[in-house]
Parts: sequence; structure tokens; C-alpha cells
Amino acid sequence: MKRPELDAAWQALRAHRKEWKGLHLRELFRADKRRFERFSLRLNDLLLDYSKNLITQDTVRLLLRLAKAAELKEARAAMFSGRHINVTEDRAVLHTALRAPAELSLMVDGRNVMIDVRRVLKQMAAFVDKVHQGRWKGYSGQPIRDIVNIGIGGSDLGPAMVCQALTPYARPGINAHFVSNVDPTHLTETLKRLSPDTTLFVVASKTFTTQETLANAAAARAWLLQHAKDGRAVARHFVAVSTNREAVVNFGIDPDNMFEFWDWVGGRYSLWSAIGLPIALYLGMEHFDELLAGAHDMDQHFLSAPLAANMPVILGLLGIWYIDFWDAQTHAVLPYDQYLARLPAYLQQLDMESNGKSVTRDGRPVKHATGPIVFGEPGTNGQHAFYQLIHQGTRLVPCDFLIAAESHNPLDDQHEMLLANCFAQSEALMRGKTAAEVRAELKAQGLTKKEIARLLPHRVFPGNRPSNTLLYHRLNPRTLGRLIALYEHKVFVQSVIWDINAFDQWGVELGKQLARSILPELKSSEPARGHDASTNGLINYCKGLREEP
Ligand code: G6Q
Repeated sequence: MKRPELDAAWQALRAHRKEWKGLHLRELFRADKRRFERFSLRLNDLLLDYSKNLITQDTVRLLLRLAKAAELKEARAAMFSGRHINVTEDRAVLHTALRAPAELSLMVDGRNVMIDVRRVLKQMAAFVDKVHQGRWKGYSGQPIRDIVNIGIGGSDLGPAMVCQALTPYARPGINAHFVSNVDPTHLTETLKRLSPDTTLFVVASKTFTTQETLANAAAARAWLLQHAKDGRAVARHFVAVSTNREAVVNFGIDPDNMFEFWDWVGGRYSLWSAIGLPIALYLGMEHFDELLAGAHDMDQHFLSAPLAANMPVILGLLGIWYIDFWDAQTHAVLPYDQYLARLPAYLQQLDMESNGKSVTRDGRPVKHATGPIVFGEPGTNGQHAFYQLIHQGTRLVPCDFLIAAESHNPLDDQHEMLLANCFAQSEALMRGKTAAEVRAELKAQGLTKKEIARLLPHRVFPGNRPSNTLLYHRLNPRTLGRLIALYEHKVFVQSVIWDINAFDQWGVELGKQLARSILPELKSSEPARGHDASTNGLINYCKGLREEP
């Protein structure tokens, strides 16, 4: 990376930010009739409108200069070609290969990984077909009706989000359930509704060492055996998705029932691999293939569109603009789509685990603020809850709105109401309401001068609050694939600008280590003494409570 150019690019943006003072988006829209055309992009039916952002053409030019100085194109090429860009784990990062066309060949560490990708996809297709055709039978000879994915984090959030999002495409007669939490309530409440004869467990764990997943899988196996009373039933009701064959076999799952993936697939980037097996089982392989094709569309766009017309690049740079130059701490994801209810949770992991870092790739403290706090809820629910702060609070909260032009469930004019609300929110955030407008409104309502003066400050909206809108025809597997890949690449773009490794997650380790040491202390009759006073106090008070009748 060429330091002086990069420093100059940051410097130029800082100077530009200072000049911004006083500019209002209302004025920018008034002054430029072509602002929407200028600041929107399309990929097939997917439209990204980014015109309601605090940007001018100069801002975009300077942000693109930053991307070039950070050698974004080179970093992108390094990722797609299988270089070991995950430097702390010495791994390639190739989720893009999982959705590449079958005929591609891609050599990584002396091996054409596409051969492996195709082999596992074929294995998944054959298995899914057996289950759907009723040829895969449970211990009592009945076909499978319920799939329970047991996995956590990257081995849960992606498939859970996608299955919910694509419910209209689900195969009749198959249900999907997701158990992630080590809280025994999660498994217990899920199993209450199921019959062991017709339930298939997919134990999904890249490492196959994750405490929560192994505990839930062992409990699920005990539940099955309690009913089946024959160890051979496990082979009919358990399959595994993992990179760790030995641990899968040790757990008692037939290696023929194991679906492999590889260390070059990061957990939170793994829904495209065999980790997507519950998706394929729930929706059918043809829909899983469409999801992959959608992600590949976005990969191609990311690879080939000029930076200035590149959706992930633009979204990534806008995020940098707000985080590093406007001091934004958060980013709201607001899907106006009930099917996307889990998208914010999924993106929370994707973004916060990838870019929640404070050292650069070579271990020096970062000079700039990095990943935002991501949050969100489906619209219109969020409007009746936390939008108040976004409209009138003291913080700048950049928002992404997502919405389909057509609903899967037309019901009178309710989808039009949803659309109207979505468009109205971004308009309100952008325009705000001036004191003059509020005054006129209150006057028309017959309020006295005194009353108007008292209410005025509360009723004014500053506006000038930024948002993107992603609008697409209908939420189908292909569109969803494009959307997810869009966010994956956005996060990558930002990591390149910040020079951080988006593909490790050491920050989740410490708590896991400490939990391992606290577990025996909770079970012991001796009081805990080895921690700080708070942790000792909590453990010992809890033990006291548990001894009470
Ligand atoms: C994702 C993270 C993390 C991981 C879970 C589950 O990128 O690495 O969320 O997916 O900790 O790990 P296993 O799949 O190994 O059980």
C-alpha cells in the first residue's frame, strides 16, 4: 500500500467534510434534477438508490480516490484468486468459489477446489432428492418431515435467515427448525413439537468442537434413542456438515452421512457451502442453486463493474464516509419485508464479527474508527419503536431500506401501504420538517401563537439524515443471493480501506475459554475463589440459589 497517497486521500476527505457544513439534502435535490439518476445503480431488477446520502459528486470522487489508494482492486483480485488473505489463520477466503459456475477451475494450494465444490453439491443434491422422494426413511420406516439444524453463529444464522426469507418456496410437507442456543430451552421447546420417527438432525459445525452444538446434538441423540431404543437409528436421523471428519465419526455419525466443506470457507460466509444443506432440504436443490446463482451475479458485478458504478464499493464507501468523517456509530438495516425479519441479525454477525477489529492486518492499532453497530427490525414495526431516535435524536444513524415491489401475499392494498411507508420514511429522514412548515401546520389547526411557540421545537425535524434504498421486484432465491453477496462484499470493501482482516474472529475466544473454566466451578461444592470479586460473587450467589428448594 502506498502510504503517502493513502494519507493524502484521507486528508482530502477530511477537508471536504469541513466544507460540508450547512449543506442540506433538500437543497441538493432542489439544485440537481438528475440527482436520483446520478446516484442510483441497477443490477437486473435490483435498484440501489443512494441519492439520499450526504454526498456530492466531489464526495464520491474523493471516496473513490481513497478506494484506489487502498488498492481495493488488487485486494479484490487477491480474494477471488485464493490468496491467503486471512493472514492470522493463514487461509484463503473463497466463499465466491462456492457459487461459481461448474466449469470454472480454481487452483488453491495446488488443488482445484472446484472439483471438491462440485462433488459436495452433487452429494447434497442426491441426499435432498432421497429425502424429498421419501426414499430416505427414519428408523420406523416413515419419511422425513422435519429438519432440525443444530449449529450456532455462522453455522446457524445464514441458513436460518434464508429459510425464513424464502418460505414461499418451501417444499410442501417439510419444515425447518434451528436450534443454536446452549440454553436447554431452545432444544426442548423445539423437540416438543416434533416426532422422532420423522425428524432429521443436521449437525452443522465447521470445527465440530463447539460446546453449544455438541451439547445440543448429544441431547438430540438421547431424545431419539429414548424413542427408537436402537443405536442404529442414529444413522437414519443424523447427518453432519463439517470440515472435521474425525470428530464427526467420534460423535457417532456415519461418515457417509457427512457433508464436507473446507477451511477456506469462513463460518459467517458459509451458507453457500454444505452449511446450506437445511436450505436445500427445505426449499429444494433448484432453489438453492438459484440462491448461488444470485450471489454469483453479484460476484461478477463486484469484479467487473467500474468502481464508480459498483454497488458493494459504493455501499462500502458510504459507510466509511459516515463512520470516519461523520462519527456515525451505528448502521440500521430496515427490511420492509417480514420474510427478512432475521436479516438484521444475520448482517450483525457478518459486519460486526468481520469488521469489529482495532488492529491492522500487520498488527498495528488502526488509525480510524472501524465497523459500526448494526441493528434493525422489519418495517413498519421499527417505525413504532426506535425510529424516533433516527428522526429526532442527537445521533446520525445511516439507514438501509429494503423492499420488494411485489408481495408474495397480496392482501387488499396492504403491500402498497408497506411501500408507501418505506418511501415516506426515507423522504422524511431526508427532508425533515422546517420551523416554517410546522408553524403553518399548527396555525391551520387553530393553535394560538403561544401554543405554537411552545410546541415548535418539539415538532421540527432536522432532516438531512442519510439512507439507501434497495428495491427489487420480488424476494426470490436469486434476488436474496444478490442481496447477501452485496453485503458480504460491502463489508470486504470496508475492511480493505481500514486495512483490517475481515475473516478472523479472535474476539469471540476469551469468553469461550473462561466459560470452560467456570463450568466445573459451578458443579463443585467448593466456593469459587479464583476470579475477580464480581465473578466469584456471581458464581457463589448462583450456587446458593440453586441449593434452595
Ligand atoms: C463465524 C464464526 C462463528 C462460528 C461459530 C460456530 O464466522 O467463526 O460464528 O461460525 O462459532 O462454529 P462451528 O461451525 O465451528 O461450530
